[in-house]
Amino acid sequence: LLLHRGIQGLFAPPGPFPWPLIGNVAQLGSAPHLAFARLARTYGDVFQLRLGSRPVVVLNGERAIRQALIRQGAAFAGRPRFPSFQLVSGGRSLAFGGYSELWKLQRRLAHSTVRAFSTAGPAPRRLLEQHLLGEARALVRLLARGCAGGAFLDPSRSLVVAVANVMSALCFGRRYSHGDAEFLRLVGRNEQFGRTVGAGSLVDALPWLQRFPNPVRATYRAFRQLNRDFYGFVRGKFAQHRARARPGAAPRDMLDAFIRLQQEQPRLPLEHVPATVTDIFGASQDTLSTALQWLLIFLIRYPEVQAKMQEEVDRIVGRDRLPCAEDQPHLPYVVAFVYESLRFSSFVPVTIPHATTVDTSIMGYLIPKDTVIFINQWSVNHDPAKWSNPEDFDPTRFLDENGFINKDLTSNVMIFSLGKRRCIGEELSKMQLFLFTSILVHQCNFIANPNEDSKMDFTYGLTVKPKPFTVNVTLRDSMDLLDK
Ligand code: HJJ
Repeated sequence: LLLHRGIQGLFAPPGPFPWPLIGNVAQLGSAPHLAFARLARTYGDVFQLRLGSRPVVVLNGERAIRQALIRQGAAFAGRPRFPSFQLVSGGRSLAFGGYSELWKLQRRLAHSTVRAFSTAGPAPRRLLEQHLLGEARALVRLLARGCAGGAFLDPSRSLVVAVANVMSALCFGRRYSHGDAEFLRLVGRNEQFGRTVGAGSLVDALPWLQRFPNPVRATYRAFRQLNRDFYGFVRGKFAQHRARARPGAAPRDMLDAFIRLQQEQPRLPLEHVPATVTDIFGASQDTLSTALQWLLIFLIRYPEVQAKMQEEVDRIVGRDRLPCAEDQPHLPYVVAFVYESLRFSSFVPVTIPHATTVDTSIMGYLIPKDTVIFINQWSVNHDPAKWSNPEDFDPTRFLDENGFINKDLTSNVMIFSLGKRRCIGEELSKMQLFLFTSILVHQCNFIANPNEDSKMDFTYGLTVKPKPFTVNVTLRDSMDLLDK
C-alpha cells in the first residue's frame, strides 16, 4: 500500500492484479464494457487496471463520471498520445487531439459549423430535412425492391450509404449512388476504424505486437490506410471548394462555412479545416449507420413496439404525407423508442479514451497527470439503481402517466458523453434518428428472418455493432408518397 501512496496521502484506485507484459488484457474479453461493469462490482466505480504496462483508470456510474467530466472538466479533457490517434485526420483530429488553446478554438469553430447546418434555425432544418427525405425515399425503395417476393436482405450497406449521403450533402453538397463502388469502399469499412481506437484495443496497449505478423498488426495497417483514404477524400473536396469559392455568396455546405470561419480566424491553421471536416463526416456516418442498424434490430425483435409506432404515426401524421420535424412533439412513443434504443444498445459503450491533463484526484483516489481514463457509458445506461429492469427493452420507461416524454429520464441516457469532449453532433444526430425512424415505420413493415438466432449478438469496438442480420421489408401502401 505504501508503494501506492501519493503526494497528498491519497491512494491509487484499487484493481485486479496485473500479469507481466499483458497486464489485465486477458480479463477484458470480447466485451470490455461488460468486464468493466463486473470489475466495478468488486473494486468500486473507480478502479485501475493495466493494458500492457500502461495504467488505466476506469470510471463507472453517473456519479464518478460527472465528477470527472463536469466538476473537473479541464483535468480530464486530455487524450492519451496513442500512435493510432496520430493517424486520424492527418494528426489534426478534433476528436482524438490533445487538450490545448488551439484545440478549444478548433472545437468552437467546428461546433458552430455543425450548428449552422442543423439546428441553427428553420432554414438549415429544412435543408437537413430535404436531404434526409431524399435519402429515406431512396433507401425504402431499395430495401423494398430487394425484398420483393418475400426475400430477406442484409440492410447494413444501404443504411451506411443513406446516412453517409445525408452527411455528404451537408458537408460537401453532393450525394452518391448506392451503386457507387468507390464511395462504398470508403464508408463500408467502419468496423476497421472502431476496432483500433476502441477502449481496450490491443493496438496501443501492446506496441510490441507491431513487430511480427499477427491480426492486431493487420488491423493497424488497415486502420492507417482507412484514415489516409478518408483524409484524402476530404482534402480533395477541400481543394475543389477553395477553387470554386464565391466570396460574397452564402456558404452552401459545412466545408464552405468552415473555410469562411477559418479566414476570419486565421489563428486556426488552414490544414485544420479538412481535418475537422474529416472528423465530422467520418464520425457521423459511422455512428448514425450503427444507430440505424440497432433501430432496425429492435423493430424486428419487438414487432409489438413496431406496431405501436405505426399506430402513432398513422394517428398523428396520417397517410397523406410523410412525417417531418414538426411532428416530433406529437410522436412521444417514436421518440421514446429512439431513446430506449440508444440506452439499451449503448452502442458507444466506452468513450474515446481520455487522459488527465494534471495531477488530480477523484472520489478520494489519486490520479497522476497523463493517466489514461476510460469512461464506461454503458454502466450508466444499465445501472439497476437508475433504471428498473435495465435489461428489458421498454420504450414506455421514458413516458410519464400522460404519455408525454419525461425529459429528466431521456437526459439520463449517456451516449454523447459529457463536458468538454461532449459530442458536437448530438442535436443533428437526434433529429436524423427521429426522422429516419418515423419515415421508415410510416412507410414499411419490417420482419425478422425466422431462420436467424434472435439473440442480439454484437461486435465490440469504439461502436458496438450488431452481428450481420437480414430483414424483410415491405411497403405499407403504394409508392405514391415516395414518388412525390
Ligand atoms: C471516423 C469510421 C473514420 C473518423 C474521424 C476522422 C471522430 C465516440 C464515437 C465517435 C465520435 C468521434 C469520431 C470517430 C471517428 C471514422 C469512423 C470510419 C474516419 C475518420 C463513436 O470517426 O470508417 O472512418 O477520420
